[in-house]
Amino acid sequence: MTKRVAIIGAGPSGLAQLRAFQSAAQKGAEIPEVVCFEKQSDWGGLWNYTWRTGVDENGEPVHCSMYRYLWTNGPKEGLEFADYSFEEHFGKQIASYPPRAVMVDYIEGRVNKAGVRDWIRFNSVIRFVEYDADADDFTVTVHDMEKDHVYKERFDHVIVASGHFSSPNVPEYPGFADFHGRIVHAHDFRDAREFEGQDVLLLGSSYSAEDIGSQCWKYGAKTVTTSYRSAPMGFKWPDNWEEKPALVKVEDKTAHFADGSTKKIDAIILCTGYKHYFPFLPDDLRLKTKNRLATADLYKGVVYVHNPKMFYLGMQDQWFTFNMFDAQAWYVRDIIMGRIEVPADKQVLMADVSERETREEVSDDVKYAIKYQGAYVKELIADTDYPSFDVDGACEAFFEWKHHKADDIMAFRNHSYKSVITGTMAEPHHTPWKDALDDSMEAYLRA
Ligand code: FAD
Ligand code: NA7
Repeated sequence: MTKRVAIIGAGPSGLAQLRAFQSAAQKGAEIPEVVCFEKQSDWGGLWNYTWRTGVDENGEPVHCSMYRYLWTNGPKEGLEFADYSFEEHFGKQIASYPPRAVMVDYIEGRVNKAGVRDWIRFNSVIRFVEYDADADDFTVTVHDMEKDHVYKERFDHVIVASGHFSSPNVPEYPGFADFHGRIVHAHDFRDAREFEGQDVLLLGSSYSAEDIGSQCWKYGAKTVTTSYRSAPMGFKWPDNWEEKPALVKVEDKTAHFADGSTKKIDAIILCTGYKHYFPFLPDDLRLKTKNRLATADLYKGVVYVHNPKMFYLGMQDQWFTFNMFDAQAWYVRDIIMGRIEVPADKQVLMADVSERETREEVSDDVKYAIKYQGAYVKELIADTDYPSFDVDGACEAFFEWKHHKADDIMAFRNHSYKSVITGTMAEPHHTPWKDALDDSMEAYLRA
């Protein structure tokens, strides 16, 4: 009997999995029956923008954490699909930091070409997954929101590709309950123009704080203050941007910081990260991990050590994204299709996990981390027929990107890099990022 495989989520990771199976079929292999369940009405995952916050039209938590005017925060040359270049999609080379709408078009292009949309059941929320040891299979409970019908189906494998930047980590500080202004988590941030003319405080010192702060600055906030718990971001900020140590409390409209300083503020944006959150999984199947490069409990970063018939994609903290999801998806496909063997001994699987953890912990250096994840991508693609590409070249693009950010945080997106897939240099963008207020695809692709 044909094996049945369930994929949870049609974001970049789930779509990589669909493309992996489709490409095997295209080469003449017999593939399992693949069903992808997606709770949203369209594919693209986080990249599928919605104005909604809180709950969606079905009463489910809104998945999208992206916002208007979002441009990629790293060069596209670091994430390009090895089997579908930007040039193939757009018919020309484009600049290196595309806005969200351009990225969605690119993501869709590959899966439209592969013709896998019919493999996805949209508006289908996974409610629960159970493993039956006797039958050695999984029962998946699905809520079809269109028919308002809950049903169960059995699968031989489950691949969790539901993302981990959607359930916000929301701390509380003294004075929040009495604050007369907006307090919002990055997950619910949508339009920087809301904060025009305001003194904005952002908590956190990572990507969301940096980018949402930059959005607010670009679209006219009066001042931007970022507050760090551990370490400052340390960029050369514009004059109206200040970094402060940890927030202690808020009183009226005044924020008090650990160094005794204060700042008058109108709004607070919590850029305090996300939680790996799988409400549809029981204890024996649920991944519990920190947001790091070596996730807990995943052999080769994808096989769940406590039940190797279950897989997770994209659960690592991410330097590499789309091409890493591809590497993982091709690898998982080949395990399921019997081309790659997973050791039967659980101790071996766990030893693989701890070796990755130990190796990650060797250094805090950013270059080390980028190379570490690059090596992981290489390791996986070496064992599959995913087109090999110049991973070291992609690492170089990331190193340059880091330098460009250090030089001028408000201008790094004006730089261009060479594609490691086609070898072509990207065009410089026609307008500096800070002046490019229109982020539509038409505006971006204009010559
Ligand atoms: P997601 O994109 O989160 O997709 C998961 C999918 O699973 C969603 O479609 C969701 O609806 C579905 N799902 C979840 N639960 C269920 C359920 N119970 N039932 C059915 N379906 C379910 N990466 C970059 O490369 N460049 C960037 O510039 C960049 N910017 C980012 C900016 C922000 C603000 C954030 C939050 C992330 C950014 N990322 C960026 C990283 C991002 O994680 C990846 O690009 C990518 O979206 C991850 O893909 P994924 O498929 O693993 O997860
Ligand atoms: P990250 O990268 O997980 O960073 C979370 C930040 O929030 C980090 O600076 C944390 O400080 C800080 N944090 C967490 N909890 C608190 C509390 N309680 N108080 C103050 N500060 C806190 O999440 P991001 O949203 O920035 O980025 C996630 C993805 O979105 C990323 O891939 C981007 O591409 C976009 P710490 O350093 O731990 O002290």
